[in-house]
Amino acid sequence: MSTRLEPLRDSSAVLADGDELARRMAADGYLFFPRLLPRRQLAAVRRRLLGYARDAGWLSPGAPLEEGVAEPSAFCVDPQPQYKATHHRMYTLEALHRLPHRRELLELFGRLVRPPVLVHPRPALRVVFPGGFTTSAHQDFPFVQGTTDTFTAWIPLMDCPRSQGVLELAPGSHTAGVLPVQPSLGPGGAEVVDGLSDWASGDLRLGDVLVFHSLTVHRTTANVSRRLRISLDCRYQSIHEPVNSSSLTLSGLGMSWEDLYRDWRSSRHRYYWRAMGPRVEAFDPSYLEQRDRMAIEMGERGDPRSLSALQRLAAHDEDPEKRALARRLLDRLPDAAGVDHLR
Ligand SMILES: O=C(O)CCC(=O)C(=O)O
Repeated sequence: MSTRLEPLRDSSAVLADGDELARRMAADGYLFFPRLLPRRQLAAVRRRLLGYARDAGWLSPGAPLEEGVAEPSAFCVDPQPQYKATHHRMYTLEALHRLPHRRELLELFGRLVRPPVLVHPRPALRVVFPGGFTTSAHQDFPFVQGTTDTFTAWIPLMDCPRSQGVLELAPGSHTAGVLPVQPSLGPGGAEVVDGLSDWASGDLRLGDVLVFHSLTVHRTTANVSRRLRISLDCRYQSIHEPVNSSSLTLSGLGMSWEDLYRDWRSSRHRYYWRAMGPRVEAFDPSYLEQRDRMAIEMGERGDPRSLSALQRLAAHDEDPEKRALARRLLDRLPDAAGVDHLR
C-alpha cells in the first residue's frame, strides 16, 4: 500500500486557546508543540540516564557520553533481563518523574481536559538501540484503558530526526473507535490489522512535545542512527473520568512504588494521585484477546512474529495455564527464525 507522509501541524500559536486545541484534537487526533519544554532540564535528565547506560556497557567507549553512541555488542530489548536491569535503574531516577508534572504540561492538559488533571504516575521510558525493532502501528486504548480521553505526551529526551526513531501518527484515525489488532514484534506485541495510508511526522528536537489521543494510531520509525533513542511517554486525563488500575501500578515493570521511591529526596510526587480520589476500573483483557489467540496459533506454527505477544502472555497473563503454554511455545520458536537476539 502506498503511504503519504505529511508534516506535523504546529499548534504553538493556539497553545492558550482551549477551544481551538479541542477543535484540532477532535479533527486530527494530535497536537504538536515545538520548543514547549526547556532543553536544559531535559538534557540534564538525559545525561543522568546516559550515565547509567555507560555503567551497563551500553555506550561506545570511544564517543563522548553526551552523544549516547550505542555499543552494538550490548544490543538488548525489553523484556531481556539485561535490558530490564538497566532500565529499572534508569526508571527510578527522581528527576525523570518530575518531568510529567512540569507547569507547561499541566497548563496544556488543564485546557484539554476538565481539571483537575490526573497525571498518570507511570510514564513509559523508552531506550531504543539502533537496529532494534520499531513500535508497530497501534492505539494506546487497549493497553491503557480507563477513559478514551486519555492523552499521551511523547517527549524526546534528545534531538530526534526521523533516522533516530521518531513517532508517526495517523491523523484522524481516532474517530474509528477501537480497531482490531494482531501480533507483531515490538513493545505491546500488537499492531492494528488494517494498514493506514496517511501519516504525519517530522524531525523532532529536544524540547518538542507531541500530544495524541488514546485512539490515535501511532508507530515509530526505525532507529537507523548510531545512538540510543531516549524518549518518555507521559499520560494525562481528567480526574472526573475513570482510570484503569494498570495505570496506577508498576507491577508490569516488576517493581513497587516503594522500590521506585527508595532513593527519592522529595515526597512531592509520591502517591499524589491517591488524595485526588480517582475512579479506578479493572483491566479488561478482552481488547487484547484476539492478539493473544492469534499469537498462540502463530506460536504453534513456529511463526516468529508471535514472539513479543507470547513474551507478554508468559509474563503477565492472569491464567497460569496460558502463561505456561506461552512459555512452552516461546521455547519452541525455531532458532533460525531471526528473533534470537530479541529473546
Ligand atoms: O516511543 C515509542 O517507541 C512508542 C511510543 C508509544 O507507543 C506511545 O507513546 O504510546
